[in-house]
Amino acid sequence: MLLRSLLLLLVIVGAAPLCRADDGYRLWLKYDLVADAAQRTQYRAAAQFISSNGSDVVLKTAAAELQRGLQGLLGQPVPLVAKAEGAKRGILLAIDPSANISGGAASKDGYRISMQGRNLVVTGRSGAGVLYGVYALLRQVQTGQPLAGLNLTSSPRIQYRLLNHWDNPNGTVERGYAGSSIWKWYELPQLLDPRYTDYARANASIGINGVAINNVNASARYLTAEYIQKIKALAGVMRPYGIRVYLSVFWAAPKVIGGLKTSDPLDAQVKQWWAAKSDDLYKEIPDFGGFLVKANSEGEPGPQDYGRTHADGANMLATALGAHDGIVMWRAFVYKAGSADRFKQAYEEFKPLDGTFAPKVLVQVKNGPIDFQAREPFHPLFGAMPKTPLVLEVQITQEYLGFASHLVYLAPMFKECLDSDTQTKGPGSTVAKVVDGSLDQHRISGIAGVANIGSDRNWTGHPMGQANWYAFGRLAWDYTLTSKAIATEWTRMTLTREPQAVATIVDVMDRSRDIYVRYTTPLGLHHIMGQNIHYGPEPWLAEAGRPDWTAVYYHKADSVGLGFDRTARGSNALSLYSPGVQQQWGDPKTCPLNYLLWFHHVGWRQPLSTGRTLWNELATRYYTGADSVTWMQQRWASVKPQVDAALHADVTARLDIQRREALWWRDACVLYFQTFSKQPIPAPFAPPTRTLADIKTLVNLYQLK
Ligand code: GCW
Repeated sequence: MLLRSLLLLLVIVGAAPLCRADDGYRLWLKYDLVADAAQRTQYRAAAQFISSNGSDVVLKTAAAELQRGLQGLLGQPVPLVAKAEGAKRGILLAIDPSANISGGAASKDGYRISMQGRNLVVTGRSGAGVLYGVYALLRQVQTGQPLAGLNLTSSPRIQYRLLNHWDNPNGTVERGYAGSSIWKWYELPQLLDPRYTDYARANASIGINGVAINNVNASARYLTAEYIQKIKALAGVMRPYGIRVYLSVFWAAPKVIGGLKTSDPLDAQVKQWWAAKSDDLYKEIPDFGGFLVKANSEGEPGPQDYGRTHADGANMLATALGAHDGIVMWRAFVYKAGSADRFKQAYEEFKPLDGTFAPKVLVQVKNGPIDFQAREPFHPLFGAMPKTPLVLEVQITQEYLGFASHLVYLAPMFKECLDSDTQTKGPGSTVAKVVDGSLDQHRISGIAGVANIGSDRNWTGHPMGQANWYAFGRLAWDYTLTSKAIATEWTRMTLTREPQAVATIVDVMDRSRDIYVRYTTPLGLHHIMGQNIHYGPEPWLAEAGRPDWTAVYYHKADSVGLGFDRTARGSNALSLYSPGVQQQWGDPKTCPLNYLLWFHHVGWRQPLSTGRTLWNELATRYYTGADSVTWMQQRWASVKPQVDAALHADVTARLDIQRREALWWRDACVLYFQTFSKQPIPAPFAPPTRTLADIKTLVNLYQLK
């Protein structure tokens, strides 16, 4: 009896590694054994060896990753051999610079997977192309697709696919909610955290090919000789994964660390300083990507300090890069204090500069005109600067979308922007076509996502936040993919392959962003969140460092109605859009309800297309939005048996927070706006049980120092 119990114990302990809790570290690259034995047998038959044709460093990574992946998925090693073995079926990896893979400037990253005789061949025009092909192949196996007869060609639509880290030298992350920075500056360059490699793998697996490693509110320190050595060490980890390193630069660096009297871009010594700095960087990091710049924005120095323009600044840096293969990404996120409508500022400063930027300069524009709100109309600069390549900047970190506490899947938001029709060159002039360069025949194109990654074991704090990192990469590669397709892929690789559970999770993810908008900023409300922290509701905020940091500046609630009049009667920001867009959005009857209060001051009793008055529609959205979080909780509860227990519990707890805070938002907003509308909460909804004064105490507590 004792012996039997002992044996049983041994069996249980022996099996333990298989059912250990999932801490999320492996992201979507789990490579767990394919559960279906028949499928496993088929995969094993198709992958008896791997062979590759060269010594390219990224190609080597591709072969190693394929070996690693297949070893896990198939439960047996797959040998790397010098030559295909006639009698066996295997996978050949090949760089072929002249391979016919369609796509524009970005096609050197493209790949083809096809059958050649009995073997599967992954062809790329570069090592990176093969690496992306390998990840695509592994994805087939991870999601349970057949390999036989596989014929896949894919090229990224956008050339520069970057993560932007807002990480500071002291280890903090601006707007980061997943712990501290993953970069350990005090350990570099001697000590390389293995996590850097895992980070590079994750990025490469979704096609990201560049990382700006530091905050755009940049420290000059990164340009010192000491830090260049550290950056060089990081670049060395990224290189085998086809990833280039970029730096955010502090405009006043020539003064602060260079000992010059000025940082004027037209000053000869300043020009020389930057040129020498760029040579230093390229000497140590031959594939250095280039510079990202936030200048004359939110207190950062810039060329305007010397009476120069953004173009003067950007072009000087482009010249400093000289013959090196690098670019300058100059951010258009600018807004001076005291303007009547912040919405118009970037446009007014940048549109006149179109055509004056050097060829290596891209202007980086946020998806919307204000600042990463839960829903914004597309930025009016898209389509308005045809002579300048524009990088689309989106935020993966959830600054205004509930941090790492709320489950909000962002692919629908990214796509909403990409799919928006600027109509600047007739119908179909989408933001996506501006960004990929096809609308205006640009040679270079870029997209950037502000990272949601930190030192938390699971990288993103909220386990479901991983899907946003994943979705950003997949859309940067191919923005025609649907949000649901991406969510399905991610869920199958990360959470479960059980079809019903996958469908449930994908449904929750796909609706989550709309739900968030409903309980926070429905009908086009924006910028009514907690001051500075950007969390929780604070629609009553009327005093701040600047008027355009308050909430009342944006919602303009009064006894008549709600919303910012941006028509010709108001700020006329609408005039920045093409005539077709103006026509649709300029009339409250045809303006999509989602953007209504972005452009119109609407009467409380005004009937909307839903048949309800503005007030009733507003209240209905706040209530149904908050109720939908209960729906999310129920749906999530239903997949418990199919999802790792620890991960399930983690998300369950965060959904609890989300529910509580959705009620906070709802009550704060309906009670506050009710002081203007003077109307009852419409049936069937019950009025909040707390008062506005109660709610205001909550906010104060939250912001207590
Ligand atoms: O979203 C706002 C943030 C700032 C940020 C700024 C920017 C990096 O609140 O924290 O600074 O935008 O994008 O420059």
